[in-house]
Amino acid sequence: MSENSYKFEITPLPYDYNALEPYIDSETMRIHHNKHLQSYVDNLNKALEAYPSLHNRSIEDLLRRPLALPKASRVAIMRNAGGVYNHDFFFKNMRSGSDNNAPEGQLADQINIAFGSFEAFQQKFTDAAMSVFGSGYAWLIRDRKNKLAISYSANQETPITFGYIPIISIDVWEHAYYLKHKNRRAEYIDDWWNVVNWQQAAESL
Ligand code: MN3
Repeated sequence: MSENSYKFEITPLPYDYNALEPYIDSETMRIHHNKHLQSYVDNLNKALEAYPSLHNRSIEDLLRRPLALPKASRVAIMRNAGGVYNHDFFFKNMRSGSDNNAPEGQLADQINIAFGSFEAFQQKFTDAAMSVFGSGYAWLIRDRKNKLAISYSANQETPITFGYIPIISIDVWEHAYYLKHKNRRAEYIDDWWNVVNWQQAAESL
């Protein structure tokens, strides 16, 4: 986030729009970032405008304490703050694709301990991403007992609201893949594994 409190601004992508080709096409990235994320940023600012007492709050703080938000605007603030946070996380969690893309070091060890092997983890995570009904995300998170776990969220709900630490995520809203993959979510997930930024993920440990 360029500014992590009101007024929020769109975070530039950490790579070019075509950086994820051929796995994720530049047109999808351009619309996803310039249009979808921008409208969450604009609508979050709109929802917060009338509440000066919230203007120094970070996006994480807004999302971690929904009950501290004014009831009349809680849904709008949570939905749009979630949209901004989730997209920033998803975008920075990708990079140019490479073959045999896999975690290394401590993160690789922890995935092996939690899931048996990287392949077993990939299968389980893919199943979770396929099972999201409608719009949402699948996540690898660290749970409140400090264990790695797979989770999913509907719409723009976000794991930090529930006290989890996100490690990786995939956006499975149709806007994330429809231009290239049409309705074939499984092929999109397959392509996405090539562009996961495992270095970035390891920093969240
Ligand atoms: Mn999206």
